[in-house]
Amino acid sequence: MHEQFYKSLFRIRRVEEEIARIYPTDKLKSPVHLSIGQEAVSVAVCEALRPEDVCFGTYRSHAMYLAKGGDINGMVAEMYGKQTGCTKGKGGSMHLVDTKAGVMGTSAVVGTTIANAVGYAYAMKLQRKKVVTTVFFGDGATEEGVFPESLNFAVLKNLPVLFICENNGYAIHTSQAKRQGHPHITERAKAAGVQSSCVEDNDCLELHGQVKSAVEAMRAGTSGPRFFECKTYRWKEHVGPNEDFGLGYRTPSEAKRWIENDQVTKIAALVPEATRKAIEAEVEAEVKAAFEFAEASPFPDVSELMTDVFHTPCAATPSEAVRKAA
Ligand SMILES: Cc1ncc(C[n+]2csc(CCOP(=O)(O)OP(=O)(O)O)c2C)c(N)n1
Ligand SMILES: [Mg+2]
Repeated sequence: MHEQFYKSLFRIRRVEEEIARIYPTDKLKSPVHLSIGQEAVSVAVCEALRPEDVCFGTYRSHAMYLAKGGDINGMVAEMYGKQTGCTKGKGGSMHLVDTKAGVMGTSAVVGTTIANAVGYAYAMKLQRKKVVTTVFFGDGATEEGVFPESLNFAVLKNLPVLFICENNGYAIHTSQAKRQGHPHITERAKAAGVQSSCVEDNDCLELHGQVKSAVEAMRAGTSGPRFFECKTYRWKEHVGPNEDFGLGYRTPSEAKRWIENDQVTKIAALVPEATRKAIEAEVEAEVKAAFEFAEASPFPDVSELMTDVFHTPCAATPSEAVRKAA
């Protein structure tokens, strides 16, 4: 188990370090919201899921995408804006999708995928399919009306949805204390009737244990929606590859305890050295190959510009449809 956790954590960290390294060359055609420091949440949760389970995420979802089994080449090529990207180079880092792996979509619009996930879970329930639907979102997203509305509907219909709040303490540059009158997000979820808990300190193994039992109860049909507030910390700037401690909204001393508690390093220490080295070599080769694949891939043809705009092309313009109906 620790080997698999380490491989997933290290792989995400290395992909994002490479993204940060290459970003200044302007080869990446997408803004990047790095999850460096927060990988433990995605790994803890996705290791409790099955391939047929699904997840939805935010613009900060590289970790979720990779932890759920999303194709690494498709993700890196997507950031390069290439035809071989997971959305053919049209979505960029904030719109990752790999439905084969159960990564149903991520969005730049804060909070949107919370409702998408609940709707998906409802559809699965109506079709009597045993699927656990997970949605990742930030502490900022809990301030959107869609959050309590979605919790309410999930409780009403007793849906197997895992609500995973990645609480990194900030929405862009504003701390949670300056934004939320009642900053106990877990308590707000409980008030909606969702069984909820808070996991402190970015603790990968603790979170995994709790999520695993929740998922097992959902599969057994003995649990409806569950909410987890996962305390974590973003090491890099809100968007981009750099540190931002010079901006004044947070201090390096605040970050220190989180960096010292790095889950990639902590889980590495639980893996025998020879195994760890083999994992690292395998991951380095995979990451290198993914960036080479992206570099070598073509940009989309200009004929792609107007494709994939609508799911189903409109048969008639609205005015024609109105004329026909009249
Ligand atoms: C509906 C909407 N409102 C505002 C924004 C601008 N915005 C982009 S990121 C962000 C902060 C969200 O913070 P949080 O949910 O905590 O996620 P984090 O970036 O910390 O992972 C905001 C307000 C947006 N993208 N969408
Ligand atoms: Mg946040």
